[in-house]
Amino acid sequence: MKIRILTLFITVFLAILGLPAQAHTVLSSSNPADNSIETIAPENIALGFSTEVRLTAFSVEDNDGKVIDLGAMPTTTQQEFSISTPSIPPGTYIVKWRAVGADMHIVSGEFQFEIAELVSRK
Ligand SMILES: [Cu+2]
Repeated sequence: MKIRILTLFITVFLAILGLPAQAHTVLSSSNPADNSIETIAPENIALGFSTEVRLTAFSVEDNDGKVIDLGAMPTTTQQEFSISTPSIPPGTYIVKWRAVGADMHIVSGEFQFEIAELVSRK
């Protein structure tokens, strides 16, 4: 009898351990996409997350590490963000972001895109 109860406890314990942990929030999409080559400078940068998040940091840097001036950051909890960007010249840009996910874990990442210099025809 004691062994049965012990077995039951162990079974329940293992079942609890086996429950899938709530997945961390991930960046599920961005526009421009990572490593994309744009022919026109984007007017805004869009981020789509797998859950609602609070964006706590967002920056865009050019190839020389110069930070591009952006407008005010959204302060509300959202799943999708669109941050307007000023007119930026051709080049490579790195977007860095940090957010607090639905499970209160801090997640962060970066991606880059390029604005191609269009070669004029002769
Ligand atoms: Cu998490």
